[in-house]
Amino acid sequence: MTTEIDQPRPTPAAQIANNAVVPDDIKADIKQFGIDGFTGPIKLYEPEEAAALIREIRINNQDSSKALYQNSVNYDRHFDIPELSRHVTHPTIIKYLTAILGPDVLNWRTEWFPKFPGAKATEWHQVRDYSYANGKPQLLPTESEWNAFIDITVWTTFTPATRDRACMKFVKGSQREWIFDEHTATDAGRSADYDVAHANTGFFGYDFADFKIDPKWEPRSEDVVELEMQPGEAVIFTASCVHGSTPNLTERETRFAIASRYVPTHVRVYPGQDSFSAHGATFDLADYGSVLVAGENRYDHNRIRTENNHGTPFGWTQS
Ligand SMILES: O=C(O)CCC(=O)C(=O)O
Repeated sequence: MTTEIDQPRPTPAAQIANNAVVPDDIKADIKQFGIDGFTGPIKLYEPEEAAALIREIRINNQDSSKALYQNSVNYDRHFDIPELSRHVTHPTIIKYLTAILGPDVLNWRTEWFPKFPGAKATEWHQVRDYSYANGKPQLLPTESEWNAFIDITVWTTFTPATRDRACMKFVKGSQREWIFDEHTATDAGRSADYDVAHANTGFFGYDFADFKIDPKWEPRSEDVVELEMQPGEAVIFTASCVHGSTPNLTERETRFAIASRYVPTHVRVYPGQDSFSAHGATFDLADYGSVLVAGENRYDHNRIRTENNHGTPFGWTQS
């Protein structure tokens, strides 16, 4: 019997959802997103506000007693860091998400990405269902064809992200091609005893080059965009657009950015999994839930969390 999980390898993303509503003021951005696979920079916070937020986030990061997972990988800290609980519901983020994914949207993950002075570049990679982490799909759409956008990342920097300080980079239009196959079996970065602290690559020990379909693939220079951003700005992208980041060549300046990841409500998150492993860590999903950030959830595919681990409801109005 063929199960949903055994379904054929997904084809690359291509389309804005049929029921997406695109406000006039972001029409041009959404059009560009459809062509390039990313759009930005988009201002979410004033620079002073961003600086104040990252100060609080760093202070709250010291206490992980209410974090969802007791491991050193900063996944889903929106459950215990109040500034992140609020950030994932930022109205500007929601405006863009609903213009791409349609009205009903879940936040399924956040990741905290410090790039310390001297950090290596994050190599080119392309992700569709996040199976690169351990070989199992972490996302499974149940309604749209695989050629609709199902996964959007909003990457917000709270410090300057410049060419010499780990800015994001993209290969324009690459979401229409299948350049990396994240289903390829590779040991790099996947084994449970992987020494993340001493990993020799820019992304937790994963060597994304192992996933290249054509090992000789390199982007055409005219398609590469290195997107410099100011504190408080975000870039919105589909992870199936080939992306990475430049190295941090500075001696003292850390780059702090938060990636928040979203799906339409018809997508099953962590299908059939009670826990998963990634980056040499195990994530117990007992208390995990996705957060409904827009619209309605008309499915029973996913557990939904309405409050963070402090008992505060998710939402933009909370302080
Ligand atoms: O922050 C980075 O350097 C890379 C981020 C990234 O690849 C992602 O969020 O998917």
